[in-house]
Amino acid sequence: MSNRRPEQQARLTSKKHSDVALTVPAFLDTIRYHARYSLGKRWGLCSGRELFTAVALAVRDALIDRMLETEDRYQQTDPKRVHYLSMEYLLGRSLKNNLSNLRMLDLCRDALRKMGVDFEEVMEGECEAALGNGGLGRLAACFLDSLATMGMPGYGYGLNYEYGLFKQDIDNGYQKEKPDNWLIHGSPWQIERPDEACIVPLYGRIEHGIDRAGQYNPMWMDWKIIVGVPHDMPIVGFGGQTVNVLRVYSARSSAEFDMQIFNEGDYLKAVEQQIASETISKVLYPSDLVEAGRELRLVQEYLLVACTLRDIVRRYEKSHATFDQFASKVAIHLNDTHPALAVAELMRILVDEHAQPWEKAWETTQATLSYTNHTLMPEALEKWSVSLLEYVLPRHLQIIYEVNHRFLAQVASVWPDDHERLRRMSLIEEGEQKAVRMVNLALVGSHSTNGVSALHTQIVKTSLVPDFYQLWPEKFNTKTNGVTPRRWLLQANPLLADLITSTIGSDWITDLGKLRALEPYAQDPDFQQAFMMVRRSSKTLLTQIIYDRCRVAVSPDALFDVHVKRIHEYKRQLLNVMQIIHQYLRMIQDGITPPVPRVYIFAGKAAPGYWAAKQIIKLITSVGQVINADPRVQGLIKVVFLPDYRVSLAEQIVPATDVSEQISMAGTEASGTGNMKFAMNGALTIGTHDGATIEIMDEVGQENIFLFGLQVEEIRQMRAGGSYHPRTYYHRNPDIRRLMDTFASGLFCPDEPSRFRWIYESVLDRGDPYFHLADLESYIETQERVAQAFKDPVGWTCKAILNVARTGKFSSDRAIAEYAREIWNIKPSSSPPDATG
Ligand code: 26V
Repeated sequence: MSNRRPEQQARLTSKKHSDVALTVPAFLDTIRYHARYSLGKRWGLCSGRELFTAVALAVRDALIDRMLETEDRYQQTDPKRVHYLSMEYLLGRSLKNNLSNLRMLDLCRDALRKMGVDFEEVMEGECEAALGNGGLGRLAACFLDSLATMGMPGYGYGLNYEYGLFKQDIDNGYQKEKPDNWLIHGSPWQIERPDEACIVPLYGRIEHGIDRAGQYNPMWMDWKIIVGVPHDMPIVGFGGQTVNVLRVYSARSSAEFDMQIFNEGDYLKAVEQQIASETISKVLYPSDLVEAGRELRLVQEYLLVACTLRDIVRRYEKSHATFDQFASKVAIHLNDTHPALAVAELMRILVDEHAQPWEKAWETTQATLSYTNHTLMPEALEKWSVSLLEYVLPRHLQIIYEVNHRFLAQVASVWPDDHERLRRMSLIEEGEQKAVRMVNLALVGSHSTNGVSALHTQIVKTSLVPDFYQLWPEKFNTKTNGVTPRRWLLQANPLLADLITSTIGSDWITDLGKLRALEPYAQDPDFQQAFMMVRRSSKTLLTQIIYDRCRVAVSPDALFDVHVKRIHEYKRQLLNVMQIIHQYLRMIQDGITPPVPRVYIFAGKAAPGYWAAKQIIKLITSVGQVINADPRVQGLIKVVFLPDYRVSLAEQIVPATDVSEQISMAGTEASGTGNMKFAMNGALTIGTHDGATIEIMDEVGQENIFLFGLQVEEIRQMRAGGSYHPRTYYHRNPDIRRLMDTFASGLFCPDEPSRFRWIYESVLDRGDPYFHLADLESYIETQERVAQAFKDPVGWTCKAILNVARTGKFSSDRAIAEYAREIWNIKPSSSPPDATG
């Protein structure tokens, strides 16, 4: 549908590539046109949100032209394409990102200035797409940016949740969740495609038939139907040459199916049915802890898989008569096990719908699929009870049993009579509640399994699935995560980006390794000066945000020590709090002043049902209240908790961070990606030997990072030998004793002195499963070294510059290049853009 005047259309499409041909007056015309004809408003009467929408629609025009060009290019050349399946995409806002990648930022700024409209205000008018919980969903978003920037033929597939991740209020220090109805006014970035809706059968029963050739021919009967309606979101790469698509599905009821019930006269039942169907894509699950047996979640996962595979097969069949080339034209990637039903679904399509022999279908399935593991936490490893699967997806359960039968026969042929091993490797966990192990299913059904950092992959091989590693060592590989430098440096930190570009040119934007050219400037006084000024203005901006949201005044000259991420025991926000309490007690009881003033900045959401995580938020806010109000430590230490951590807040925090806290217990954080964003923006890391933080040290050099604490192997041995006794640390070290006692004394919660007693007990009496006390002494010492280092601004700035210069490895472009070459076997379909101009 085009509601543009023809001459304007010509003007917009005449220039093929970005570095847009558009002039300020033409862009202004388009914005006004949309205000009038898409929104039906006079320009002068538009609300803030309408201003945003009009601008977004004008940008969308430019995106659509390029999206159609990109699809034409793919159709003409028929390259192998990757299909990235993810239950989560934590996109954040898109307007500034799209303008920036289209190289239209300045143009838009000028246009809005001419209209007398504040650019930043328009950007803030956008609701964020928070269709993800944290690391896994944000990684998917960074990967989409890199795929498009590198001209890779790739599609994202996901669900169009009506409610994204809940919004967080802090009420009396406690987290309160509020719904995030982000689609309430629609999204200008989504193009609905009702014509391509998918029909998805669910429930029902299997009828065991025999076909004419005497072959077993099961029939899936009496199913119910839901419909998945695709919504396409254009994903523009830097430079604008490639615009790929993220296709997200909304669940709708089937008009035909509902009509049957209406016709039978049961009006209420029909309406109920309709509501139930539309509930399926209502809400993102807000936790990474598996909620056993949640039927709605299983149906969500299947909706994604079923719709995506139909879409892929439909597109493939347009230009191929047989499935012989399927695996050489189609790569399907599973972002964690959440879409692992794709193994059974692809088999079902090939065997049941296209009459392929099992063996051939299996070969195609394995060759097509690949899988990334993102967590080792047992509570986050998916298992679906056999009874639920049988009820919701009877045919898929049958297929999974058949896969398992054949797989175990293979295992038995390699290790005869090893029953223990068969039990461990089986796709089915036996026991009171039989369940399908989704990690095993994803692994068996794919040709590649990767971890997200070197250490994580090592642990996957040696502890998570060692039997599988022994059987198929060649399937395992590592792909260290990365983040997009477009969002996380160019857009989030424009001052630093400008300084870098004016010093070494702009190639770094698409080739982050080029940042190495900054190394010679690390000691250069002029560059250092400029670097410090950039950081100071980012910090000043953050002080304003802190004041607005927390009513705490902080100085930009203090050390900004930042711990932002989901609240999880394994991430050990509690270790940070212990250290803060120690510092505070030293000041007020021992009269020792710290070398530098510090602001401890926390942010992060707790899963609504995760009691301990919510208590930790209350602890942080309580400790903050006491410390911030204590005149004895004025100007020396402040503790703030910024509510509602989300992508846009991260964009403001990252450039203003001096010290980045990455202090998970060794062996628990698969990779981390925040760690990369901070280092890339010149924060120094204080961290453990965990995830990708180790690789950050390898890159930036030991002298430019502060690592501390036990390593994975040491923790493993202490666990195995039962030699970790938190009480020993408590008795041996008076500082530790003193700070631990505050949890029992009620110092930080005078109105309810026993509120944090559980921490005292969990650490001292219940074994401290996350080894806080084992790492606390070295953490305190290391924080002391951090403070000493910060006292020397020149030395500190040199380290910070070297962090920026040496973190090129952590671009998601590098990660995607590795996936493309080593897992997907796909190639760019256009030459990479150049960053000049
Ligand atoms: C599990 C589940 C279970 C069912 C309910 C919904 C749900 C949602 C998420 C998850 C798994 C989350 C795993 C995850 O986010 N892992 C993080 O992945 C990042 C990207 O690879 C990595 O940097 C982080 O270290 C890792 O914790």
